[in-house]
Amino acid sequence: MIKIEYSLEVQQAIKNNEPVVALESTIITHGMPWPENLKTAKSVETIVREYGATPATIAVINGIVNVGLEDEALTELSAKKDVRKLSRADLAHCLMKKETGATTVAATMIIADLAGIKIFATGGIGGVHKFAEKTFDISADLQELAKTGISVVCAGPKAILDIPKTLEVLETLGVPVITFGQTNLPAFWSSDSPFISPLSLDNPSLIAKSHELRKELGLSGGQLIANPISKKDQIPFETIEPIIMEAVKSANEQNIIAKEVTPYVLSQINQLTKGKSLLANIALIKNNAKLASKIALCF
Ligand code: PSU
Ligand code: MN
Repeated sequence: MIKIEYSLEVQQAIKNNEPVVALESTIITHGMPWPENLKTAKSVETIVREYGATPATIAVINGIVNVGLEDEALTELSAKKDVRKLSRADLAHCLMKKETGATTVAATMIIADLAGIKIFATGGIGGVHKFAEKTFDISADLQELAKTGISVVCAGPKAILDIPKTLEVLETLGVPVITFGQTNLPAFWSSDSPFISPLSLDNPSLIAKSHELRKELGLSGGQLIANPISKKDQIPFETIEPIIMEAVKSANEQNIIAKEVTPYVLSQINQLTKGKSLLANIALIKNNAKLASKIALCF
């Protein structure tokens, strides 16, 4: 078995069989600028504690898998440049080289599963990118959802993705997409979208129950929970859509490819919205941490 370094509070929680919520680290190192990234990471952890669960931020530090970061390690990671962005393909390589890497949704799911954690809160997942018919850019997050049995709470597929194609792939892979409390799929910065969610539920305990039923059925893979950002914090779909198109166009013109695409497009959108998209991003992550904690308490 791989060596895992647990934070004190996560170690206690696991020992006492108490609810734990996994949190990813790529959002900290590649998804948000400093110092908002550190401030957000800390307040997300505080929210999870307020709602009665224990936060487990996951990252690889100097080749060691960490489940739960002590304050000092979180602060250091937030300010660090050149941190690797780890998905399924790069995890073992990072351990071997004893490097430091932030975990994407896919890698966080893999590690959460090793640690016996069932639920994970993030901002947005990776998916099928716009123009994927040309670029073949489809995030490894989708395959991971088909393989690893974690329920992932996000704010819906980011509208920098091709949302209908992302839904098609998730359906093909047998991943349930469950929107919380409404019938339309939310689209990250926007609480509503023109797309109907394949499934919806309005009670955290039912989300936990369906997670368990999938296990009992012997189905591999997790669930994707889409939690709409609140109306007061959102940027409406019609407002953000043209800005996204501009950012995606710029990524194409600059020949940005592979792992760089998502961080580049996010930072372009932040500039084009004069910081408004970052504020919405922060609000939606906190909102997801609340729902994930409520679900964690139902297991
Ligand atoms: N969505 C965000 N911010 C992020 C990410 C997604 O709003 O930082 C990160 C997540 O870690 C996700 C990853 O797993 O981007 C997907 O990257 P890619 O599209 O390269 O697979
Ligand atoms: Mn990609």
